[in-house]
Amino acid sequence: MSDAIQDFSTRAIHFGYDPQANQGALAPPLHMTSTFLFETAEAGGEMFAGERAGHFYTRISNPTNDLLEQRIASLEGAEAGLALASGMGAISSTLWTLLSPGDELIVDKTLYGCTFSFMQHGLQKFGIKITPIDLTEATNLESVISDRCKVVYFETPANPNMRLVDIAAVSAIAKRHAATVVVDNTYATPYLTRPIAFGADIVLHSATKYLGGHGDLVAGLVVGRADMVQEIRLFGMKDMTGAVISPFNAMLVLRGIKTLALRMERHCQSALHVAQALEAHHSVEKVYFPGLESFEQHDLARRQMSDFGGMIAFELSGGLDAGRTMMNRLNMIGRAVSLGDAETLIQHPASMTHSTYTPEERAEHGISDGLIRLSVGLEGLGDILADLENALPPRHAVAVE
Ligand code: 7XF
Repeated sequence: MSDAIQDFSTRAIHFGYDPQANQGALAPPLHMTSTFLFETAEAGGEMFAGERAGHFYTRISNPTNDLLEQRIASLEGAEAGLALASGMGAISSTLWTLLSPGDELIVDKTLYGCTFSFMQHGLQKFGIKITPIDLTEATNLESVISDRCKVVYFETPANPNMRLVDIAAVSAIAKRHAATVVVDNTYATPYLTRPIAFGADIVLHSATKYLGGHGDLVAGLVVGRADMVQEIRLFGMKDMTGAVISPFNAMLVLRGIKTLALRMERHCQSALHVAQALEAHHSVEKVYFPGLESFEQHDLARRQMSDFGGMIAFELSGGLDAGRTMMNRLNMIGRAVSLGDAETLIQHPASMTHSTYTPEERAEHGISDGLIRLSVGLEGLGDILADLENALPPRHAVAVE
């Protein structure tokens, strides 16, 4: 089926699968097997030598995983894809493939906590130089990049403070220095932003989030040029991390992706209303949501995202204490990390997802102690708003004493 003439949802549902070639099964079969029989001893040797196509061991490839890989590549507009055990498995397999001791990795100041820790506290131990800079100004890259830099890495929107990076501007500068641009597209998903169209080389995901969409799995994905993805598969994943996805989880991600467009539309619609309500609330000091006029990078959001996503960060006037009190007063909204699920979830980055940073590192990297992160779910908007309103300090609370 032709990729070019079909829209996003159609590809999310049909791409790469022919029911007639699978006994008419509407849902793709789950190939829950670790190994595959060789027709002859010679055929096995040829597969290992890369001279014959086919699956031979699930740490390298599997038909269910393969379908997910084709589908995410199609949705991201990439040549090839790779499915892994987790987002961290995708990140570590990719960077251990692309980097060698002595290389430099330039990253945006704000990263998900374990990504930051993997780089700053992990890769650095192996002789890789990590240089965090403010990539919200692309020109900052121009002033620090040298030919030693092999990879430029960022999230947009960034977890947890929603900073955006101009993918086209950063990619253009990186390209002049032959650096590979890697974008973590977990927050936006390919439904809102396709970084490869803006010049990025590799896009990766925690598929645990919006792509899976139901909070019932942990998974990661990588897409990019076929030769790069093959190297990540055969070296980073196969030999270095072994971060292989279970075919069962690949099947769940495939199922999640079928409804990605529908779910994202609802996440985006509800999050905009919630962000506006928070901004209008007397006890809220600041709201970070790309769809708000007050958002510093609202223009970039309009250029780079087809809608503004389901994630919001905000600070209450009473800081961390007020935030904790509010979180404890919620009834329906769940106090939990992770994001992109049907359920609305709330968490405190400084003590949870970003506790891998030291307090000094958090201050340096723009993650304030009072920041609260909200993943707006798919429940009725009225119920989400009512739960928040009920938990936020009432107007008279200040006067009483
Ligand atoms: O290995 P995972 O599937 O959990 O993915 C790691 C990961 C990678 N990139 C981004 C932007 C992420 O947000 C994550 C995981 N973040 C969760 C969170 O922020 O709630 C993890 C819970 S501690």
